[in-house]
Amino acid sequence: MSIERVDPLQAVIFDVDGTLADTERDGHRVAFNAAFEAAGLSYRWSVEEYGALLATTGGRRRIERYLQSHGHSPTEAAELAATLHADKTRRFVALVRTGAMQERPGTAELINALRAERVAVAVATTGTSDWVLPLLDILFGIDAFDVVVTGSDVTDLKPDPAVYLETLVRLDLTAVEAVAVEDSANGVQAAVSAGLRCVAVVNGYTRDQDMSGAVAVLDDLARPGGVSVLRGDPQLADGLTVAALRRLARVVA
Ligand code: XBP
Ligand code: MG
Repeated sequence: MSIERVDPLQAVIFDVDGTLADTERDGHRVAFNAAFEAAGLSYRWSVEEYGALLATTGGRRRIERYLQSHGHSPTEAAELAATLHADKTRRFVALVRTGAMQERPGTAELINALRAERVAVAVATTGTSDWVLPLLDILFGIDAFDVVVTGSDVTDLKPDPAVYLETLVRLDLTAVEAVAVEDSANGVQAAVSAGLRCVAVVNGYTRDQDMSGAVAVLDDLARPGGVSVLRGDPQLADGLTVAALRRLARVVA
């Protein structure tokens, strides 16, 4: 009787903002500010201030909390945030379609390698589907993804695990069969709360955040000459490869 060896890595679930692409500083932030200006508001989010505002996931909620902290009533803040966020989203879609957003180094190669080895590739993001789908299509081709779950598909946003739990349902997998790749503390918490092993790949905004729960922390997915392993298996210095993800899939979380 032959015992079929099941691959411990059935899927890899990628976050988008900050993970597959560095979209926040020169993308979302610019679109938020353009929406404020178009509405005749004097608010402008500096690079530094925006880094702190990222503690709130979801662009509409981010605006709403900011408006409330700047003297707007809860009702007015909610109404204005909805209008501003819809305009911001339209502006960010336009920015995406100019090709201004680039994928992070190594992401396209890793996605292609996973697909070549018949490992499912999924996305679990807080972002709004209106821009997530065109961004993924422009950068990677939307057919590269078996499942895409966005902030438009769930009620509760990261660090709540909802988007990862929904992704696992659509993949028809359990959490032990997949590994998540995230860039932020909110994202790592969401993945770990869903029972997933999670690799953190930090960026300028998230480098100093608490990535407790991640099985490894890198400063990039891949780079000529190798990446810095801030925490985890030193072998990961070669970058986040399919083989490395398979080894991580066996790590006892
Ligand atoms: C990051 C977020 C999003 C983006 C802005 O999502 O929190 O809110 O900052 O996009 P993730 P929206 O890292 O999970 O991809 O304005 O569409 O929310
Ligand atoms: Mg992110």
